[in-house]
Amino acid sequence: MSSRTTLSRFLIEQTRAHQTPAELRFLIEVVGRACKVINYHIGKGELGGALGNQGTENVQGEMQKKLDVISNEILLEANEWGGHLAGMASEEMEKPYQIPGCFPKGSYLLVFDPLDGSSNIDINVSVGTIFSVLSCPERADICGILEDEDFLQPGVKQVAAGYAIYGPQTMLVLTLGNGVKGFTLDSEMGSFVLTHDNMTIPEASAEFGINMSNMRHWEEPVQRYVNEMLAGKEGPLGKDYNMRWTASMVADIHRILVRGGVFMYPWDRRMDKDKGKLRLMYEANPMAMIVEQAGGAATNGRIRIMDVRPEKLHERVPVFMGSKQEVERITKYHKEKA
Ligand code: P6P
Repeated sequence: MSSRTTLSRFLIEQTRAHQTPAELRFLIEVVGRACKVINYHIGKGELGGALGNQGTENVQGEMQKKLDVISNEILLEANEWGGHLAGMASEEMEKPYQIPGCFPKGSYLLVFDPLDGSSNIDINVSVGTIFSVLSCPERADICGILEDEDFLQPGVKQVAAGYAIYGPQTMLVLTLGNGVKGFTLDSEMGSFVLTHDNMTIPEASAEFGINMSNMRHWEEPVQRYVNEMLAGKEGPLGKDYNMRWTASMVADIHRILVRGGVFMYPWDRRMDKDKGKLRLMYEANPMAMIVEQAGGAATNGRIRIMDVRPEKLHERVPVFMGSKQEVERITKYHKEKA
């Protein structure tokens, strides 16, 4: 009987091939287990009394859902004791999470959005967990206090990135810097099974994703790019485009990984200069690594997202990512205007 490749087997084979250090393998397995627990709570929904608002705001000033807080705690508790991390940072916490002194520390940093798109929870639309792994060997000592600055590394320094998508299927999509793999949760067996061995994004596309209600606030290159697509085959691009916007980055990026397209959350006149809505460290960077590893492109309209040098832990960035030809065109329009 051909035994299916599970996440554990894939990671062990990566370690055996000297591609993935054992501590990183352990980290990814622990994150995978935590995502299974998050999946359980999401699947229970109202049966578990977990829908609705927590009644508190997070560091972003956003109303927290009960499942935002539950998911955050699940990831912290799953990872704090293993000895593989120097510390963690989360969308839901203003400051980095210090590994309690009773536990050993390792050289990795785990940065995550525990429940991205959580505004969709109460309407039963796909949401996800996004995570990024950085290395910080100098902080692996047993007494150092982790500072924000230890996390402020550009996306090119990521050693791994991934997301779980809690949708019709629950999947874990992962890159260790050598392509993108997709694992589907076999709920009966309780394991993630390798189902997408080499996820790649088609270079061309006829589908775009953006929140059109913000159109009047966009700068000229974005207006030009979107209007050309809306013009369809009678316009300069000579083809019709379709539009999708899930308001859940994980679901929108997963669609692009499966069938191509471009995802955009541009700067608009309501925002601080050169910033955006999405967060660099735990949304844009991990997704940019995944998209680039799948043959796509990811920029802030001017430079690679993964080359942006972070100045704050929760800083925001404009995002254009997906099919390479599409991202190159909108980036070209920005540069023409600069
Ligand atoms: P809007 C979810 O809150 C999120 O951070 C991303 O997952 C998503 O792509 C975006 O914001 C949706 O933003 O303004 O369309 O609700």
